[in-house]
Amino acid sequence: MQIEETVISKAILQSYYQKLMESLETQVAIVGGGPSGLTAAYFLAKGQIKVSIFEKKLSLGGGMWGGGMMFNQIVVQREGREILDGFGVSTKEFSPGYWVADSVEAVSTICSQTLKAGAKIFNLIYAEDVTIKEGVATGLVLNWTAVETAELHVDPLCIKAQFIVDATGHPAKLAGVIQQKMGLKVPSQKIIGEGPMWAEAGEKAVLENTQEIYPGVFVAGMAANAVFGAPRMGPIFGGMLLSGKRTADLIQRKLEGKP
Ligand code: 48F
Repeated sequence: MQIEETVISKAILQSYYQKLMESLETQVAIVGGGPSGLTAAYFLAKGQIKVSIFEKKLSLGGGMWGGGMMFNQIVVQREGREILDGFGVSTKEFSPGYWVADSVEAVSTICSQTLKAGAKIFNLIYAEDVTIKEGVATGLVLNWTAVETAELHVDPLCIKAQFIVDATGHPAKLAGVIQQKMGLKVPSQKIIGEGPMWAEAGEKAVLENTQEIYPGVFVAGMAANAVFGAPRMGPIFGGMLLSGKRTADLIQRKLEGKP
Protein backbone atom coordinates (compact mmCIF):
# COMPACT_ATOMS: atom_id res chain seq x y z
CA MET A 1 0.00 0.00 0.00
CA GLN A 2 1.20 3.47 -0.89
CA ILE A 3 1.38 5.95 1.94
CA GLU A 4 1.00 9.61 1.07
CA GLU A 5 2.41 12.10 3.57
CA THR A 6 -0.15 14.79 2.75
CA VAL A 7 -3.01 12.40 3.58
CA ILE A 8 -1.45 11.83 7.00
CA SER A 9 -1.20 15.59 7.49
CA LYS A 10 -4.80 16.11 6.35
CA ALA A 11 -6.07 13.40 8.72
CA ILE A 12 -4.32 15.04 11.67
CA LEU A 13 -5.32 18.60 10.82
CA GLN A 14 -8.96 17.85 9.99
CA SER A 15 -9.63 15.66 13.04
CA TYR A 16 -7.89 18.14 15.37
CA TYR A 17 -9.81 21.04 13.82
CA GLN A 18 -13.10 19.20 14.37
CA LYS A 19 -12.23 18.45 18.01
CA LEU A 20 -11.27 22.07 18.65
CA MET A 21 -14.36 23.44 16.90
CA GLU A 22 -16.54 21.19 19.07
CA SER A 23 -14.83 22.64 22.15
CA LEU A 24 -15.20 26.30 21.15
CA GLU A 25 -18.52 26.44 22.96
CA THR A 26 -18.56 23.92 25.76
CA GLN A 27 -20.34 23.42 29.06
CA VAL A 28 -17.22 22.93 31.16
CA ALA A 29 -13.59 23.85 30.42
CA ILE A 30 -11.02 22.37 32.78
CA VAL A 31 -7.56 23.88 33.08
CA GLY A 32 -4.98 21.27 34.03
CA GLY A 33 -5.02 17.55 33.40
CA GLY A 34 -3.68 16.22 36.69
CA PRO A 35 -5.65 13.72 38.79
CA SER A 36 -8.27 16.23 39.96
CA GLY A 37 -8.90 17.72 36.49
CA LEU A 38 -9.07 14.31 34.81
CA THR A 39 -11.45 12.91 37.44
CA ALA A 40 -13.71 15.95 37.19
CA ALA A 41 -13.81 15.56 33.40
CA TYR A 42 -14.53 11.83 33.68
CA PHE A 43 -17.56 12.26 35.95
CA LEU A 44 -18.88 15.23 33.96
CA ALA A 45 -18.59 13.31 30.69
CA LYS A 46 -20.28 10.31 32.32
CA GLY A 47 -23.14 12.67 33.20
CA GLN A 48 -23.45 13.60 29.48
CA ILE A 49 -21.95 17.03 30.06
CA LYS A 50 -19.78 18.53 27.33
CA VAL A 51 -16.32 18.96 28.82
CA SER A 52 -12.82 19.74 27.57
CA ILE A 53 -9.47 19.69 29.37
CA PHE A 54 -6.63 22.02 28.40
CA GLU A 55 -3.25 20.79 29.63
CA LYS A 56 -0.11 22.84 29.35
CA LYS A 57 2.36 19.96 29.20
CA LEU A 58 2.92 17.22 26.63
CA SER A 59 1.65 14.55 29.01
CA LEU A 60 -1.50 14.40 31.09
CA GLY A 61 -1.39 13.19 34.68
CA GLY A 62 0.28 16.10 36.47
CA GLY A 63 2.03 15.03 39.64
CA MET A 64 0.75 11.48 39.58
CA TRP A 65 3.43 9.88 37.38
CA GLY A 66 6.21 10.43 39.87
CA GLY A 67 4.44 8.78 42.84
CA GLY A 68 6.44 9.86 45.88
CA MET A 69 9.96 11.14 45.22
CA MET A 70 10.02 9.33 41.85
CA PHE A 71 9.09 5.95 43.41
CA ASN A 72 6.22 5.49 41.02
CA GLN A 73 3.60 4.12 43.38
CA ILE A 74 0.71 6.12 44.80
CA VAL A 75 -1.27 5.64 48.00
CA VAL A 76 -5.02 6.07 48.42
CA GLN A 77 -7.38 5.69 51.34
CA ARG A 78 -10.67 3.73 51.17
CA GLU A 79 -12.72 6.45 49.43
CA GLY A 80 -9.95 7.05 46.90
CA ARG A 81 -9.67 3.35 46.23
CA GLU A 82 -13.36 3.22 45.38
CA ILE A 83 -12.78 5.81 42.66
CA LEU A 84 -9.75 3.92 41.32
CA ASP A 85 -11.90 0.75 41.29
CA GLY A 86 -14.46 2.59 39.19
CA PHE A 87 -11.77 3.52 36.67
CA GLY A 88 -10.50 -0.06 36.63
CA VAL A 89 -7.11 0.73 38.21
CA SER A 90 -5.69 -2.20 40.23
CA THR A 91 -4.96 -1.53 43.90
CA LYS A 92 -3.42 -3.60 46.65
CA GLU A 93 -4.06 -3.16 50.36
CA PHE A 94 -0.79 -2.30 52.06
CA SER A 95 -2.09 -2.05 55.61
CA PRO A 96 -5.62 -1.43 56.95
CA GLY A 97 -6.95 1.74 55.32
CA TYR A 98 -4.04 2.25 52.89
CA TRP A 99 -4.00 0.97 49.32
CA VAL A 100 -1.22 1.30 46.75
CA ALA A 101 -1.48 1.57 42.98
CA ASP A 102 1.07 1.80 40.20
CA SER A 103 1.14 5.45 39.16
CA VAL A 104 1.72 4.61 35.48
CA GLU A 105 -1.31 2.33 35.43
CA ALA A 106 -3.32 4.94 37.33
CA VAL A 107 -2.56 7.81 34.94
CA SER A 108 -2.88 5.82 31.73
CA THR A 109 -6.13 4.17 32.81
CA ILE A 110 -7.73 7.37 34.09
CA CYS A 111 -6.78 9.17 30.83
CA SER A 112 -8.17 6.37 28.73
CA GLN A 113 -11.44 6.13 30.68
CA THR A 114 -11.88 9.91 30.62
CA LEU A 115 -11.54 9.99 26.84
CA LYS A 116 -13.82 6.99 26.40
CA ALA A 117 -16.43 8.70 28.60
CA GLY A 118 -16.51 11.50 26.02
CA ALA A 119 -14.27 14.26 27.39
CA LYS A 120 -12.09 16.12 24.90
CA ILE A 121 -8.46 16.46 25.91
CA PHE A 122 -5.99 18.98 24.52
CA ASN A 123 -2.33 18.93 25.50
CA LEU A 124 0.35 21.54 24.84
CA ILE A 125 -2.20 24.34 25.31
CA TYR A 126 -2.29 26.58 28.34
CA ALA A 127 -4.89 28.94 29.72
CA GLU A 128 -3.37 32.37 30.18
CA ASP A 129 -6.51 34.21 31.18
CA VAL A 130 -10.31 34.04 31.48
CA THR A 131 -13.00 36.08 29.79
CA ILE A 132 -15.21 37.82 32.34
CA LYS A 133 -18.40 39.63 31.45
CA GLU A 134 -20.50 41.51 34.00
CA GLY A 135 -18.85 39.74 36.89
CA VAL A 136 -19.18 36.21 35.52
CA ALA A 137 -16.45 34.12 33.91
CA THR A 138 -17.55 33.11 30.44
CA GLY A 139 -14.57 31.32 28.93
CA LEU A 140 -10.85 30.74 28.61
CA VAL A 141 -8.08 32.56 26.81
CA LEU A 142 -5.78 29.91 25.32
CA ASN A 143 -2.43 29.77 23.64
CA TRP A 144 0.17 27.17 22.69
CA THR A 145 2.63 26.30 25.43
CA ALA A 146 5.33 26.65 22.76
CA VAL A 147 4.38 30.31 22.31
CA GLU A 148 4.95 30.95 26.01
CA THR A 149 8.17 28.90 26.10
CA ALA A 150 9.62 30.77 23.13
CA GLU A 151 8.34 34.08 24.53
CA LEU A 152 6.69 34.87 21.21
CA HIS A 153 4.34 37.78 20.84
CA VAL A 154 1.31 35.89 19.52
CA ASP A 155 -2.27 36.69 20.43
CA PRO A 156 -4.37 33.94 21.98
CA LEU A 157 -7.73 32.45 20.95
CA CYS A 158 -10.79 32.15 23.20
CA ILE A 159 -13.35 29.49 23.95
CA LYS A 160 -16.67 29.89 25.68
CA ALA A 161 -17.72 27.74 28.68
CA GLN A 162 -20.59 27.83 31.15
CA PHE A 163 -18.18 26.74 33.89
CA ILE A 164 -14.42 26.80 34.25
CA VAL A 165 -12.34 24.67 36.59
CA ASP A 166 -8.92 25.67 37.90
CA ALA A 167 -7.22 22.29 38.37
CA THR A 168 -3.70 23.64 37.92
CA GLY A 169 -2.30 22.13 41.12
CA HIS A 170 -0.05 23.88 43.62
CA PRO A 171 0.34 27.21 41.73
CA ALA A 172 -3.47 27.76 41.33
CA LYS A 173 -2.71 29.61 38.11
CA LEU A 174 -6.18 30.64 37.04
CA ALA A 175 -7.20 31.72 40.52
CA GLY A 176 -4.06 33.87 40.49
CA VAL A 177 -5.08 35.61 37.28
CA ILE A 178 -8.61 36.28 38.58
CA GLN A 179 -7.28 37.47 41.94
CA GLN A 180 -4.99 39.95 40.21
CA LYS A 181 -7.67 41.36 37.90
CA MET A 182 -10.93 41.04 39.81
CA GLY A 183 -10.35 39.66 43.31
CA LEU A 184 -11.66 36.23 44.26
CA LYS A 185 -15.15 35.82 45.71
CA VAL A 186 -13.88 34.03 48.80
CA PRO A 187 -13.63 35.45 52.34
CA SER A 188 -9.90 36.25 51.95
CA GLN A 189 -10.53 37.67 48.43
CA LYS A 190 -7.12 36.26 47.53
CA ILE A 191 -5.03 33.12 47.45
CA ILE A 192 -3.72 32.39 50.94
CA GLY A 193 -1.16 29.83 49.70
CA GLU A 194 -0.80 26.20 50.71
CA GLY A 195 0.22 25.29 54.22
CA PRO A 196 2.96 22.87 55.29
CA MET A 197 2.57 19.13 54.82
CA TRP A 198 -0.12 17.45 56.96
CA ALA A 199 -1.58 14.58 54.97
CA GLU A 200 -4.71 13.93 57.03
CA ALA A 201 -5.77 17.56 57.35
CA GLY A 202 -4.89 18.29 53.70
CA GLU A 203 -6.97 15.37 52.45
CA LYS A 204 -9.97 16.48 54.51
CA ALA A 205 -9.65 20.14 53.60
CA VAL A 206 -9.39 19.59 49.86
CA LEU A 207 -13.00 18.45 49.72
CA GLU A 208 -14.32 21.46 51.64
CA ASN A 209 -12.15 23.75 49.54
CA THR A 210 -13.45 22.39 46.25
CA GLN A 211 -15.92 25.15 45.49
CA GLU A 212 -16.83 28.12 43.32
CA ILE A 213 -14.26 30.88 43.90
CA TYR A 214 -15.61 33.38 41.40
CA PRO A 215 -18.94 33.26 39.53
CA GLY A 216 -18.49 30.52 36.93
CA VAL A 217 -15.09 29.33 38.24
CA PHE A 218 -14.53 26.28 40.44
CA VAL A 219 -11.25 25.25 41.99
CA ALA A 220 -10.26 21.59 42.36
CA GLY A 221 -7.40 19.52 43.72
CA MET A 222 -4.27 21.05 45.18
CA ALA A 223 -5.23 24.44 43.74
CA ALA A 224 -8.21 24.41 46.14
CA ASN A 225 -5.96 23.94 49.16
CA ALA A 226 -3.61 26.64 47.85
CA VAL A 227 -6.48 29.14 47.54
CA PHE A 228 -7.74 28.50 51.06
CA GLY A 229 -4.39 28.07 52.83
CA ALA A 230 -4.85 24.38 53.65
CA PRO A 231 -2.00 21.89 54.06
CA ARG A 232 -0.35 19.90 51.29
CA MET A 233 -0.56 16.14 51.58
CA GLY A 234 2.18 14.54 49.48
CA PRO A 235 1.75 11.31 47.53
CA ILE A 236 -1.66 10.28 48.86
CA PHE A 237 -4.04 10.86 45.97
CA GLY A 238 -7.53 10.04 47.26
CA GLY A 239 -8.26 13.70 47.98
CA MET A 240 -7.40 14.69 44.41
CA LEU A 241 -9.74 12.06 42.96
CA LEU A 242 -12.53 12.94 45.40
CA SER A 243 -12.08 16.65 44.73
CA GLY A 244 -12.45 15.98 41.00
CA LYS A 245 -15.64 14.02 41.62
CA ARG A 246 -17.01 16.73 43.91
CA THR A 247 -16.28 19.36 41.24
CA ALA A 248 -18.29 17.34 38.74
CA ASP A 249 -21.17 16.91 41.22
CA LEU A 250 -21.26 20.63 42.08
CA ILE A 251 -21.20 21.70 38.43
CA GLN A 252 -23.82 19.14 37.46
CA ARG A 253 -26.14 20.53 40.16
CA LYS A 254 -25.57 24.08 38.90
CA LEU A 255 -26.30 23.05 35.32
CA GLU A 256 -29.53 21.45 36.54
CA GLY A 257 -30.43 24.73 38.27
CA LYS A 258 -30.19 23.21 41.76
CA PRO A 259 -28.74 25.32 44.63
O1 48F B 1 -0.29 19.33 39.81
P1 48F B 1 -1.39 18.45 39.35
O2 48F B 1 -1.19 16.98 39.42
O3 48F B 1 -2.70 18.94 40.14
P2 48F B 1 -3.81 18.17 41.00
O4 48F B 1 -4.78 17.49 40.14
O5 48F B 1 -3.00 17.05 41.79
C1 48F B 1 -1.97 17.36 42.70
C2 48F B 1 -1.11 16.13 42.87
O6 48F B 1 -0.53 15.77 41.65
C3 48F B 1 0.01 16.29 43.89
C4 48F B 1 -0.45 16.47 45.30
C5 48F B 1 -1.51 15.64 45.90
O7 48F B 1 -1.21 14.35 46.04
O8 48F B 1 0.06 17.29 46.00
O9 48F B 1 0.83 17.39 43.52
O10 48F B 1 -4.30 19.18 41.97
O11 48F B 1 -1.78 18.82 37.85
C6 48F B 1 -1.96 20.15 37.45
C7 48F B 1 -1.82 20.23 35.94
O12 48F B 1 -2.16 21.52 35.51
C8 48F B 1 -1.30 21.89 34.44
C9 48F B 1 0.05 21.29 34.85
O13 48F B 1 0.90 21.15 33.73
C10 48F B 1 -0.39 19.96 35.47
O14 48F B 1 -0.38 18.90 34.54
N1 48F B 1 -1.30 23.34 34.32
C11 48F B 1 -0.76 24.25 35.18
N2 48F B 1 -1.02 25.50 34.76
C12 48F B 1 -1.72 25.39 33.61
C13 48F B 1 -1.91 24.02 33.32
C14 48F B 1 -2.29 26.34 32.69
N3 48F B 1 -2.19 27.65 32.87
N4 48F B 1 -2.96 25.86 31.60
C15 48F B 1 -3.08 24.52 31.39
N5 48F B 1 -2.57 23.60 32.25
